[in-house]
Formats: sequence, structure tokens, C-alpha cells
Amino acid sequence: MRVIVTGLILMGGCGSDKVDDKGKGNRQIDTAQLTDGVDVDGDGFVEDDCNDEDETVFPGALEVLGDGLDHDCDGDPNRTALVWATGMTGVRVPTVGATTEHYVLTTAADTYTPDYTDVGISLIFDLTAKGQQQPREDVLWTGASSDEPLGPQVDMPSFGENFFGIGNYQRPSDTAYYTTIVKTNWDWTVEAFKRTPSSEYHGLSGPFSDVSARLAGTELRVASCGPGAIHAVALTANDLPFGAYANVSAEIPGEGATHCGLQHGDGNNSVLHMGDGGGISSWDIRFGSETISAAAEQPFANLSANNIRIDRQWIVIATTDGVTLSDESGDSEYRFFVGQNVLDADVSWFEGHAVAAVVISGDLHLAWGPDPDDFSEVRIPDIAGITGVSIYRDADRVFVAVSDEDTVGWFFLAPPPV
Ligand SMILES: [Ca+2]
Ligand SMILES: [Ca+2]
Ligand SMILES: [Ca+2]
Ligand SMILES: [Ca+2]
Repeated sequence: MRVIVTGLILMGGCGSDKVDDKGKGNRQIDTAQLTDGVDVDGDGFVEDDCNDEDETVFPGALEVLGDGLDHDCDGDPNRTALVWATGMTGVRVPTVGATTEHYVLTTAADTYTPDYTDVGISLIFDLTAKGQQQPREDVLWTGASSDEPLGPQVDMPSFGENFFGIGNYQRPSDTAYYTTIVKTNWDWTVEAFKRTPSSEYHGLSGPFSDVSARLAGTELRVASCGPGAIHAVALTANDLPFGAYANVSAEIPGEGATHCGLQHGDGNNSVLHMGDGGGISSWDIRFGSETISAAAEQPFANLSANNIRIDRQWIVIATTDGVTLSDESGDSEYRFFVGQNVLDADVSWFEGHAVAAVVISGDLHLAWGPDPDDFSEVRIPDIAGITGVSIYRDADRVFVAVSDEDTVGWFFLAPPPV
């Protein structure tokens, strides 16, 4: 087992050669408002300020969607600078979230320049920084190598100032498949590392194609899925890496699964929704008794999944016929972008307001509002070729990460207007 901890590769200036600078020639500087070098609105910008009577408008300001006002002076009211990470190839669809003091973007890549292959990567941003920002550092979590490649998707639950990097690894030589859990501590070094070889327990066959992780109280629950197989692990989070855990596996003959999402349940129970374009099946996982069985209710059996995500209490399913958003209790269900083939979608709720990011034909759409049946929406200009998206919203801003076929990019927005 190899644990690589760098955590200190500063990323300053990263992505500068791929910064989306379209439209920078279109700044509309209202020279009538410029008074011989005086910063009228006091926002710190004079000559580059495209509205010197509005302190919320300046280069690098957080853009507000849908208000017709170009807050960051890039020439478009709904566009802001998308920064691409450099040095990555073959990234996984990103996931974003936050700890108490930082935003975190987690992905994994086939290579990460110059030294790493099949590596999980978490980029760390300051929660309190103003405007757009670069990551302050990265945290690498691995254990993989070119002989043990990382699976196609990763996940990242967080609590306090810790987060977990969750991935699957495959060892083709002896058909061993691993679910790997990395816990970072407060200073962004990898504190614990656990690799659970499914073959030692139930001899599952076939690689895992997705992983989904949830924190349930003090327990971290993780489920990996793939064609014909579910592997689930529950660990007491504070006791990682070698605290008590339950390890549950099941072979599912005839079931295909490209994607899975783990739902909270009562007590020791969780529900795993797994599927692909052929439909979604739901499974009860009982960690207490270490059993997996088909769930009594199959709420998404008729949906074709392009991706399945869980945001807090919501299940977000990107389908060939729009996005389905379901409360985990089953009481509420919404559909939006109906009729569109949605490649990926993510939703983040904050104080009764949702903001959704949706990928359709490589374009990025954002939608928001208190009611998913009546979302406001815009297509973000000049972003194309997107394969995946993740979104996180808090009181101060919206954090969006995207992937294309090579790398990941990100931008920050102001909270959408209420
Ligand atoms: Ca100004
Ligand atoms: Ca201004
Ligand atoms: Ca705007
Ligand atoms: Ca703009």
C-alpha cells in the first residue's frame, strides 16, 4: 500500500493558459462616470470599472445570474471567468462541497503532472475570500498506480474541517476490486487510509463503476456499484482507519449499473439507487445485519440514468428526459428540463432555495428558485464540451465545477436573486 501525501503543491496561477478570456475585449466602460482617477463607488477599481456608480460591479466581482447586469465587467451579464486546472488528463466528474472554512473540489485523474497516475485530487479554496479565486493548495489521495487504476467516479462527503475522498480501484491481475476511503484532517494532510478489498469478503466479480458516500451521524457509509455487484462499507468516522466497520456485499445477477446514489435510511438502513440507461433499481442495505435486498419500493424503475447524485436530502437523477429531483422521504418530486437529454445534473439547496446545474449537449445551464416547477434559468455563454458538473451553494456564493474530456474547471457566482 502506498499513500502519497503532498498537500502543499501550490496552484497559484494554475489554469492561466486556459482561462476563458472570451469577451474581454467587450468591456463597456462608462467613461462618463470616471472622474480623473477617482474611484466614485469605492470598490477599488477606477479605469477598469465598467460601472463606477455600483460598488458590486468591478472586474472579478461575483456575477449575478439573470439580472441583466454585467457584474464582473467581462461583457456578458450571465458569463464569468471559468478557470481550468492544468496538468490533469482524464479527469472524473467533479464533486464540490465545503468544510467549515474551505470549499473543496474533488476529482480524480489518469495523470496529474508530473508524478502521479490514477490519483484522487482535492483542490482547496478559502471560504472567506472575495470574488473569484484560485485554489490555495491541493490534497492528493492515492494508493493507485497504473497497475491498479482508479475507477470512473469518486465522491467526497465532508464534516467539520475534514473530508473523505472515496474511490474504487481495480487490480486486473487477480480480479481484485477495492473501495478506498481517505480521510483528511484539519491541515489537509491525509490522516487515514483504508482499502477494503471486496474479494476478501464476498468475491464479487466485475469492476465497480461508481461510488456514493454519505455521513449518517458519526458513521460514514459507502456503497460501490457496478454491473452485477454492490459493495457497501460502514465505518465509524471518528475511528478511521481501523475502527469498527461492517462490510456488506451482494451479487446482483443481470443488473447493470453505471451509476449509484446512497440514500439515508433509518437506523442501520440505507437505500442504494443504482442503474443506467436501462432503468434504476433500488436496494435496501442493512449494515446492522449485513444484508442487501431489493427494496420494497422501486421509485425510479422507469427512469434511465445518465447520472445519480445525492444532495443532502435530495436525490438528483440526470435522465434522457430531463432532471428528476426527489426528496428522500418520497414526499416531493420535481422534474425540470423535461424533453432534454441531460448528461449530468446537480442541485444544491440553501434555506429553501435551490440552484441547479445541468449539462445538455455539452452546454452548461443553471436554474434556480424556491420552486423547481418554476425555476429561472440561463445557459452560461461560451462554455462547451462539458461532460459533468457539480454545484454547491451557501449564504455567500455558488461554487460550480465542471469537467470536460481532459480536465476540471470552476467558477464562483453570487447567490441567485431571491
Ligand atoms: Ca469603482
Ligand atoms: Ca463599480
Ligand atoms: Ca449579472
Ligand atoms: Ca459577466
